[in-house]
Order: sequence, then structure tokens, then C-alpha cells
Amino acid sequence: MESILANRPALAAEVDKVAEVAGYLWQKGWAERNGGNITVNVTEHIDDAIRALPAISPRYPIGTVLPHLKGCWFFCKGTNRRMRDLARRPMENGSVIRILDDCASYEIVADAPVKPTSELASHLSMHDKMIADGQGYKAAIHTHPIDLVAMTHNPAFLKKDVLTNLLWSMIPETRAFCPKGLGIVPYKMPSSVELAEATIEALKEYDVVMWEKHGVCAVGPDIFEAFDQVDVLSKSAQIYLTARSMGFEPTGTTQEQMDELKRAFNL
Ligand code: 2HA
Ligand code: ZN
Repeated sequence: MESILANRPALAAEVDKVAEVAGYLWQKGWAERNGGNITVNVTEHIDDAIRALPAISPRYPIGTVLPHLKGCWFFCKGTNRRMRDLARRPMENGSVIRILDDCASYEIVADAPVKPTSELASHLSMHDKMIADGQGYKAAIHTHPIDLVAMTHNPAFLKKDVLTNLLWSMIPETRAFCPKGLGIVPYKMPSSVELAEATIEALKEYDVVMWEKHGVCAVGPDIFEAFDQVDVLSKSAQIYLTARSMGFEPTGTTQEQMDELKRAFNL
């Protein structure tokens, strides 16, 4: 059967971006085995012919009710699929789903019955919040950056805004491009609805959310921008780690220098 992407360049371009970012996650060592997941709201690219397609799966519960997702469609990485395989063959390792009218369940529509990511509750909760916020954000990413996850094994870094200030102080760009910083969600069971709820709570205040001893989540207008947020934080973590492994504690930019940046960039 023909792919849903055939003759739909705008939808194909969104899936292409996901594949490109999936490759970066693998190359960075942030995506061991099936680690991490990506979802993109593709509703604007869904035409009447797609809407008429039958489901190719049973109806699955999301695990929570998300009222803003009524009538929405998502491209999702498949559960237990490798990020590096998603990079090369996105439609074999991910699928397009539609949210049903109860806002609490979904079905798979194309191309293959690949069940979405185990973190779907968190991802769809983030999308629900993005729609409520009305800023046109369409993408969510969860990944396992080695440096940032390692930092959460130090209890001192888990206190409110300690890690954010440390990471901001490593290089000015992090302050500029991740202006709301990194929120911390204390350890919770992967895939749980509790994790999803804590994630969207933290996203009210922060750009990126760290799941203690697990990984980060970020959202953005598209998947490139969501990835960039994590990438700048990881760069800061790398600078910190490099200084520490040279045998000294990095001084960091001063509070004054950061305040100056905040004023100059209107952060
Ligand atoms: O999809 O990263 O948190 C695999 C995971 C679960
Ligand atoms: Zn994970």
C-alpha cells in the first residue's frame, strides 16, 4: 500500500524533520536501544482523504483525558523502536494516530500498526498544554542526554533552579536560548500518568523539564527547535564537565553578567 506521505509534501517534510533529529539523537549517544521519543502534531496537514481512512488498530486508552486534543492527529515514534531506525525509516518505526472524540483514546491510521511510544501520556499531555497555550507549538521530544542525566545524580543539583543557574553561567547562549531554564521533576515511574502530570506542571515555569535520573523533555514550534533547547543545555553541561575533568571548578559568568544579558535580550 502507498504511504500516507505520497503526494503530501508538507506532511512528508514534517516526518523528514523528525527523521533528521532522530539521527542527531543517536549520533549524540542520547538514544540507546529504544531510548527517547518524538511526537509532532500534524493536524494541519491532514486532508479529507486521510480523515476517511479506516483505523488499522484497536482503540487504545491514553490513560488520561486531554480535552484540547479533540480532532488532533500526531506522528509518533513507535514503542520499543530504535531512534536510529526511525532516522532511516520513519514510517516503519513510527505511525500517524488520531485522537478520538472522548479525548481519552486513540487509534492508529497509517502507515503500519506501529504502537506509539511508551511515554505517550507525557507526550500527549505536553501537546494538550501547547494547544491551550496557543503559541503554535507542535513538537515534543524526550531524550536521555548523558551529561544532563548524570548531573541529576547529585542531590545538590536537584534543588530548585540550582542546575538552571549553573548551566546558564557556563556560556551566555544558554541564558539567551533557554531563557526559562530547566525544571526538575523528582524521579517517577517511566510511562506513568503521574510523570505526565508533573511534566506539564513543570513546563508552566520552564522551557525544558528534567526527569530525575532518566532524561529530559522539551517542546517547540517544530522538532528542530525542541531539539535545540536540549542541545544548548547539554553544551553547558559539557563545559562544566570538561572544566571539572581538567581539575577545577568553573567560575561561571557572574550574576551581573547574566542580568545584563537578560536586559539586552529582553529575556
Ligand atoms: O521510549 O525513553 O522513557 C523509551 C523511553 C522511555
Ligand atoms: Zn526515557
